[in-house]
Amino acid sequence: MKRKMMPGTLVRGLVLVGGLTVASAAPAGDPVNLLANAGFEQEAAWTCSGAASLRNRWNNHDGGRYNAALLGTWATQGTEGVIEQGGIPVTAGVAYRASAWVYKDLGWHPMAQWLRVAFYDREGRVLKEHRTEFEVPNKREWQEVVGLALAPSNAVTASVGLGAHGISPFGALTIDDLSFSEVRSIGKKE
Ligand SMILES: [Ca+2]
Repeated sequence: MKRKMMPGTLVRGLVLVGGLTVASAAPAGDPVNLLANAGFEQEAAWTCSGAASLRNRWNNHDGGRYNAALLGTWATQGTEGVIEQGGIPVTAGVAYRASAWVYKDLGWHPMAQWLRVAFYDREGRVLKEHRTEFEVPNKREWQEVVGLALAPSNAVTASVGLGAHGISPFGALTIDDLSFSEVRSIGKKE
């Protein structure tokens, strides 16, 4: 039976470790990552605010040298922070998969943290926002956070962001190797 993709976030509050099965039936070739500078190796494409930082050299998921991070209040950059990339061209009616690899310090305990996808019309007005709040298990390893979102009619561009508020004093959430790509099929195709 074919599973219908509904608008909205299909993966809620989950951290999926080691990949996601919904995109596994995609046709030949990996889906194209629509993000620029997805691993923070250049100074480009991303904005950051508050307790976020874009160019650390702590830890990497992509084999490069740099990562982004959300920092505890030890960094004196406030109690909320966001990294974001906008202006990503999208096609109305197409589903997209956003993902980020995160590495949590044991002292990192924000009140909330989320992966956010928003779609915009030609005038830059927000049409739809998908926010996937997630928890990160206390494991000393990289974990993947995933959100799915359907581009509404009139969508022309999207933004992808990762943020937190109510940030705790200690630790950080290291972020690397994001992706945003079309979901060509979901469910298992026989
Ligand atoms: Ca990197």
